[in-house]
Amino acid sequence: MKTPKYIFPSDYMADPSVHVFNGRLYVYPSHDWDSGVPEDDLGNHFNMKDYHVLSTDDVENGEFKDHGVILKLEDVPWAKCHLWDCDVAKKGDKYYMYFPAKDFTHIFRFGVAVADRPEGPFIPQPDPIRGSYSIDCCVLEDNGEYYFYFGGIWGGQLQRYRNNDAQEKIELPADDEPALCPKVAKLSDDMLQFAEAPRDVLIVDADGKPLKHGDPHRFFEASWVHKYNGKYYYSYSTGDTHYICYAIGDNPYGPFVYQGVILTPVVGWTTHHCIVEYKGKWYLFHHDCVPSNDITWLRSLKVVELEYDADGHIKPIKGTADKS
Ligand code: FUB
Repeated sequence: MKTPKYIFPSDYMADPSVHVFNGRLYVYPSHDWDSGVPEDDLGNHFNMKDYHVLSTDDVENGEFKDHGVILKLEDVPWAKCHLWDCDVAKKGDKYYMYFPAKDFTHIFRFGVAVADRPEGPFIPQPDPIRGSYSIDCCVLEDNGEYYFYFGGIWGGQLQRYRNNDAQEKIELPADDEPALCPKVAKLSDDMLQFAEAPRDVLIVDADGKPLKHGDPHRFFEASWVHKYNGKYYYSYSTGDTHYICYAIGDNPYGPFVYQGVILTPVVGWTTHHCIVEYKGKWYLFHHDCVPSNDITWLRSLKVVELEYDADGHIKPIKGTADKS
């Protein structure tokens, strides 16, 4: 499958998180709609209010079935708005959905909702995860432990925190200072809380130096982690420079050594992805705004095969805005 394909043309969805549960592939996206909120640098126009799940057993030739709404804003007691990128993990016979939302003080927190089946319905916990902040989560299961990655700058509010504490003064680093790091925390045995204080996920260059804030390849949002040949691949969006990049590490906490670009810019401001193996092939799920004619808050889900070279490096893929 060398040509990217749109997987759900009948609605606008974005930020895919994809997992294989019980042999079937499930896509958990955010659900875009035209809410009328004007566009701004904080992403307030991404005013989403529910989630669906899609599934298939044939990525290349099959349909992606829409199982309908699995969680909606009005059912989450602490959440006011902005249901952004979510993820789902399975432990035992339960499915745990993690999602960010703004609370009634306009601060992003993460909630958890629990289901008996991957198709939901997911029942939300009454309160957000204690000590949670910012956006864009993904969960890696590794050797029976579950690692929760998160963070996003600008509208994702990560710049408001240092050492997990909210600051009086909200500041991004200067261009020659180390970039802000995404975060990772192991989840508790019951999957409902952090089991430890979130730690920095360090992305370093070949000399072991952290990428700087002014580097066009530094972290912005959209963490995803997968394993390939025993290594840990941490991938992310660079936001305002519009790349999906990746870095490789030896364990779930990192540090991760920067490797390169996976996906060059797509049509639309945001870029967001996930990487999954299914039936012996690797896929990059992502989104762009070609079908909506570049309305940046109406995004469409896509998939394309992802390939590695003999050294385990990911072969770069051209995005729809890349005319090179
Ligand atoms: O969908 C809202 C936000 O846009 C996501 O949280 C970001 O990753 C970006 O895709």
